[in-house]
Amino acid sequence: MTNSSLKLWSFQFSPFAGKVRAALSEKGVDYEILEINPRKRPERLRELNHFNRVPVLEVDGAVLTESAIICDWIEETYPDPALWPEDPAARAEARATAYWIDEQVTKVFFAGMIKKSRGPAEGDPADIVEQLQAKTVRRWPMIEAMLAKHGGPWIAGNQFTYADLGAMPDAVRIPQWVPELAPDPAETPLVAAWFEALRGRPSAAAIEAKGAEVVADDQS
Ligand SMILES: N[C@@H](CCC(=O)N[C@@H](CS)C(=O)NCC(=O)O)C(=O)O
Repeated sequence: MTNSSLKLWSFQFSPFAGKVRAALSEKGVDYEILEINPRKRPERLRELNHFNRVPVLEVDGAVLTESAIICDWIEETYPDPALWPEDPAARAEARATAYWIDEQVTKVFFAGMIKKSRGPAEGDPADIVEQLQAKTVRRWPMIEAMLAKHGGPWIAGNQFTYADLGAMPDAVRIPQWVPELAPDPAETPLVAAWFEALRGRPSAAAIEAKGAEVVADDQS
C-alpha cells in the first residue's frame, strides 16, 4: 500500500522506531525513513518532538510521537490485518503485555547497550551494564510462562500482535550483539522458539531498515 505522505523519523538501531517500521511492514504500508544520527540530532527533530526522541511519524502535517501511540494510529488507519485481538479483555491483556515488553525488556536491554557504548551516566553503579544485562535475562522465565499460558505461537496466543512486534528488536539484536544473553532453548524453549519465529517474519527485515540521513543543521 503506497502512502508516500508518511515520514518516519528513525534511526536504524532504535528499538522503538524499529517496532514502528515493522508494524508498517506488517500492514504493507509504504513510508519514507528520515534517518537521524543520534549523536547529532537535527534541530527539526526537537521542533517536532520536545523530547528529541524517535520515532516521530509525520502524517500530512500532523506529528505523532510515542511508539505505542503511533501503533494505535497505524491500527486505526490500516485495520487489516488486525494486530490486536478483537475481544476487549484479550486486547487489554495483550496491550498490558506490550507495555511490559517495552518497559521491562526492550528498554532494559537497549539501555545496557547504550551504557556499554557510551559509558555509565553520572550516579550509575560501576557494574550498571552487567546489572541491566542480568535483568534482561531474568525476563526469560517470565516470558516462558506467558507463552505457556496462551499456548503460543505468539505471546497472546494464535494471533500475532503489537506485543510480539515490541519484542522483535530484541529477538533480532540480542543474538547479534550479545548472544550469551539470548534465551537458551534448553532452559526457556518457548522463548527461544518465539524469538526465532519473530526473526522469521518478513517484517523483521524492517528492523534493519535505514533511510537517507537527515543532516544536522550545523553540518549543512
Ligand atoms: N517511549 C518512547 C521511547 C522513545 C525512545 O526512547 N527513543 C530513543 C531511541 S530508541 C531516543 O530517541 N532516545 C533519545 C533520548 O532519550 O534522548 C517511545 O516508545 O517512542
